[in-house]
Amino acid sequence: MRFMHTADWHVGKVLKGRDRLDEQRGVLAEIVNIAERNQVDAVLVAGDVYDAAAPSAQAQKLVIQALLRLRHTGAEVIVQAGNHDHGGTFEAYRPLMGEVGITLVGQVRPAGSGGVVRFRARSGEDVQVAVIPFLTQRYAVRAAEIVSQTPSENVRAYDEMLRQVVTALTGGFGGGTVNLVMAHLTCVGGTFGGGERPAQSIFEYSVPAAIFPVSAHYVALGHLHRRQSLPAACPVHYSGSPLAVDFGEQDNTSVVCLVEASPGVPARVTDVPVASGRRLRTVRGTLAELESRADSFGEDYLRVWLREPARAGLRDDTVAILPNALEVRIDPEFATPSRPGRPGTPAPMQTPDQLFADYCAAEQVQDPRVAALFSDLHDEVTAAGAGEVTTTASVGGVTTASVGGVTPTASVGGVTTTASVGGVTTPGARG
Ligand SMILES: [Mn+2]
Repeated sequence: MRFMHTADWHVGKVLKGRDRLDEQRGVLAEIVNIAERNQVDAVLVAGDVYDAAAPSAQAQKLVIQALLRLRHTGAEVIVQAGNHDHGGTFEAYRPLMGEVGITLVGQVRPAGSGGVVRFRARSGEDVQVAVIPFLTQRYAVRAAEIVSQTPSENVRAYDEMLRQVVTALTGGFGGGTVNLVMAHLTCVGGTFGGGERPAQSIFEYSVPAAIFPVSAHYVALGHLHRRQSLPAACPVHYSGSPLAVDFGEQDNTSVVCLVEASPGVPARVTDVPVASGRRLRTVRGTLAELESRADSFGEDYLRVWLREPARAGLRDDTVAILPNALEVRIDPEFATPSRPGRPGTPAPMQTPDQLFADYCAAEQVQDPRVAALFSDLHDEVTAAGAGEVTTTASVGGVTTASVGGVTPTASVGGVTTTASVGGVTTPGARG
């Protein structure tokens, strides 16, 4: 039999404010095409279908259409939840999706009630798929244990729990069937792509690839975004994400895995490139240098490291020249060295303008426009307050003028000036 293994679609993911639904639509169309062209018996989607637990209607529309089109190729379609997906919602839609022949698995289930999916391939071979959606540590490690045990004890508890799940679901793997496992988890020794969200806050729970039994012909993993295989008793593969999800993944070649498997024969894996997504690329240079190379960047999304000192408007100038720059940073070599001896107490006799000038000097912002803008803003605020003005200016990042009614905020060249009036402070930016 022949099947496709894919994972980590992250449909709905917005990268640095850039909506990527068009790319995701292209990627899914390409995946459907590959399934159709290769007449696969099954499509295994190993979790993180969506980027969020409550995906947008548009994201859901893309996924539902893609799954239906995959189903219409005649393939068995099995989809499990990853840590980004909402397992409970997958379970809620499971009966409905089941009506059209799509198997949705939101949480770990017993072998007899959906934990093992059985079907006959078009080739006539019987297939068993043990399905292991992302297992939250909340299930594997109880709150009491998190409190009372050491982190390494909790990792062992998680490892032990997964071993039991794998053993229970693969116990029926026989010599006459094609035996597959799909799981969404971190395997020890796997290489992260960069866009994965750690499954929990302290550190990542993981299991060794050795927990998968030799009776499995192939283990289809999701969670790590880089295409990779792991040494184990049976073939263990991450398909990786079919579209680079974050800048750390720029060197990953986006693929889906086409796998041929038969009872008693080692699986043969072929990577099929998926090219619809835009590439992510990190570039370095002065703005002038980058401008001269701009044509070579094509439609790639860029993370830009500028090799020149910060100045007001530098980010805007960069984006004007490189509209696909999603992230603009100053190369550390040109960044402000932190001043170890910075005075902790502001000089009380200095005016706000003087304090701000000191601050700009300390931050190596050499742009008279910044000082002028600060001065204008400060005048505006103090004039508006007429009388009950209490001005506090602090050296060290934020300068606050507190007056009596309105709250202007100006952000200039990385320096944020917030003025708070009459006791009401409006935050300059909210995450
Ligand atoms: Mn994941």
